[in-house]
Amino acid sequence: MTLEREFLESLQRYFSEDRNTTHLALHQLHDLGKPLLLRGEVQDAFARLCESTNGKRLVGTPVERMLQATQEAVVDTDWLYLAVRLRVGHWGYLRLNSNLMFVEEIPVSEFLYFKERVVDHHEVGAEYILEIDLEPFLRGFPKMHETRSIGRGVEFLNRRLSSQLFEDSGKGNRLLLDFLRVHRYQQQTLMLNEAVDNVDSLRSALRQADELLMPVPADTPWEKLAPDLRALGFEPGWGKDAERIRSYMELLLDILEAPSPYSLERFLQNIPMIFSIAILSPHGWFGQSDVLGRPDTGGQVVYILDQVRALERAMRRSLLEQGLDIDPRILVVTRLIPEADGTSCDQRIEPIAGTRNARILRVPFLDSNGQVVPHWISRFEIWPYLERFSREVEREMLVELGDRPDFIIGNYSDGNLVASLLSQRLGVTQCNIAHALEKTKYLYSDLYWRENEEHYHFSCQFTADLIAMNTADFIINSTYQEIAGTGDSVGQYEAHGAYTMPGLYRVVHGIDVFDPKFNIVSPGADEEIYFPYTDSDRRLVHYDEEIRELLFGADGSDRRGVLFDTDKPLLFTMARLDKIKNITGLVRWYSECRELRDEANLVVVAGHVDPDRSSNEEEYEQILEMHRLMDEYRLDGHVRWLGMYLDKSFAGELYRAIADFRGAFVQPALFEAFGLTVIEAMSTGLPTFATSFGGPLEIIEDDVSGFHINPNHGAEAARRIAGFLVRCREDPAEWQRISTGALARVSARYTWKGYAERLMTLSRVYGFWHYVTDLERDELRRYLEMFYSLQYRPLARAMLD
Ligand code: UDP
Ligand code: LCN
Repeated sequence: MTLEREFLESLQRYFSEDRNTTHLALHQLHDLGKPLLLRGEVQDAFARLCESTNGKRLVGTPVERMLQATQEAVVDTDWLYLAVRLRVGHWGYLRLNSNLMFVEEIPVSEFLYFKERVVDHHEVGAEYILEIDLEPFLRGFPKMHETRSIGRGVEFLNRRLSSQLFEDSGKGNRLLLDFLRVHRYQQQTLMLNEAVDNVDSLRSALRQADELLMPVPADTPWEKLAPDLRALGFEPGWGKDAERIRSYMELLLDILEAPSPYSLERFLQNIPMIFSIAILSPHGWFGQSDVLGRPDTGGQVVYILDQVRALERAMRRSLLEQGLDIDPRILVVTRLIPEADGTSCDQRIEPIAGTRNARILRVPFLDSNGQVVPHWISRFEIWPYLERFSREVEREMLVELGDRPDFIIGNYSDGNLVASLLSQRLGVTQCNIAHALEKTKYLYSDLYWRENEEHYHFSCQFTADLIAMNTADFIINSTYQEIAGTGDSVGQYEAHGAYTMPGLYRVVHGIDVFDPKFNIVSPGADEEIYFPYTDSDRRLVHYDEEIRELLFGADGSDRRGVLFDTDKPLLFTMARLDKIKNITGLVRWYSECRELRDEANLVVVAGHVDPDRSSNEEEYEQILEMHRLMDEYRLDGHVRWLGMYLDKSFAGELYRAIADFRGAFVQPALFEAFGLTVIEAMSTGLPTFATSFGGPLEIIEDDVSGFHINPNHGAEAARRIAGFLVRCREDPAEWQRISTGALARVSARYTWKGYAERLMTLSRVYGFWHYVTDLERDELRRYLEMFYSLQYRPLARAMLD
């Protein structure tokens, strides 16, 4: 049981002392006549109740606290079952009876059971559903307790590692010694050779090396010092010159004497252990040009390509500092699509521009007869191919790299699953990046999974997610809210803590947001492309003409609307034309807000103007909706709709051109996991209004570096944007204030350089953690293997029947 005792007791007391109002409150929920209630519905019902004379008495009572914290309610004839989240990450479950005036805490499985009954209506055998509980496997592992620690796993782990490892009379030092002896690059031994075989000899070798290095000029290179240091037991990797080698050795001596989290992190972050990385991203069209906007192909591709460039630079820098002449290698592994539709997706190998040694490796999917699958497959349909794909990838990757990679990064549910399979087989540190977890995007996608199965196959996807989250050594997150939400909303990972898919399985402990594997490492926006509009020396002026034409020129097959008044500021939006991006929502708000129409024109870059050019059902519908809105509200003189995908450098210049016009960027999504366009716009100094659901809520500080808008309250959002534009018209300093705030925010928090350095540090610290806890993970590993074989594999295979 997890609810605070004090809260529960105050609730029970209130139930017996004020039966009347309690009864009233609970009946209010029963009277809604729905078996399942969401948080908003419970809160609205409570707010209505508080307007009545009797209801008012509930304000400030434990019942109010309970209902405000309720995330979900199951309503049965006489009973109510509530999922209550009193604080971020802290859940408890209650059952209440308004006739008996009874309240008690119940286990999560009981709450989920009553949820299942809403769907399965007392189906025979429903109570024997498979229950997944991963908590027992994690008992031996450290767990955080403070909500502010969530997403800062590595800091916590360093504290734990440094105290735990070293308090155990010398065991920690031995582990560290063993760890230093495992490093090698190809045939070359790094760090320590056999001459150092115990902690005492390590200490004495370090002291001798210190004496040897003391009189030597600071810039003496490793090569010159190598014969003497080798004789003491040291191999390359300690540093490029005498100064660095000495300070690194001193750091180790300090750690052996009395470790601190800070010194341990500094030490681990410089160990030469990552020379090659495999980045898995199987689905979609993965290429360097002409792929964005195709189905399933958006920010993830941009993210990975920028990430690779930044990682290669960071790896190169650190290898240089370590004194190693090694060329780091990065392979982005994706799917080879023979019917590539003019893209490079049918090329096995493609060098990545802006890198020295990073490449895309494409491996085809094979069907059950071993034949190559020629066509593109949606991310919702690829599950049956992944296991075989992972085998093929393993083979081809070994050929390309000549060895196993030192570190594997998965992307999205499919890439994370393949990363799990590979990491388990190769014994390599695994990192996951979700980009977006599908479960939270669709209401009741778990509970009503059967209804969605034909289109989405969430049974496979959520099973894959659960396995991958639990095999990963660490998970990186773009924002805190991705892990644990906010005081008001549930985080994407948090939503995988407990849920049920009736008839399939019930998860009572899937993942814990207090697990130190979570780390916030936010991406950036390519600084070569998205730089401030004021940086005139770098501006790509040759695009000026093309941009003018695009914004104000004639209409045509891929553009609709010609702006009447070209002097007005421009509101700009750019996204894939998916329903969740809510571009049509923005067009509607704009149309219906006189004030906003008066203040600005709207420029939309999304989808295709010609519906026949769309190959995607959802996009097709949205295109028709765009035309309907343009017709209904006579928008052709006020909205410029460009149905095209813009090249990255052109898009960068377009954001700046909109800034020249003192316009603003709008990101109106119903939910946005992170939102690269938001940081891109902000990096150019363009004031940005973005959804308050998802990453943008955290990226933007409201009214400082941009503005939040609620996509469910369009009229209010439109008035907010109009109000800003009016203020800017009256006082240009207002526009400047937000523009400067946006630039400051991204340079402080969202840069690829900061990202890459952090990720490299994490890979080493978790690599060490993986090494020292390897044996203790066996139980979990075997359990997940069984879950994979008995649950995932048959579900995936059934998709081909
Ligand atoms: N993008 C682009 N040209 C376009 C539309 C989008 O280059 O015409 C890029 C955009 O600049 C951003 C990415 O596609 O880098 C979209 O990423 P975001 O995270 O905003 O959304 P996603 O598509 O991943 O949901
Ligand atoms: C997927 C999404 O939905 C976006 O919100 C992210 O910005 C993108 O991936 C990159 O992580």
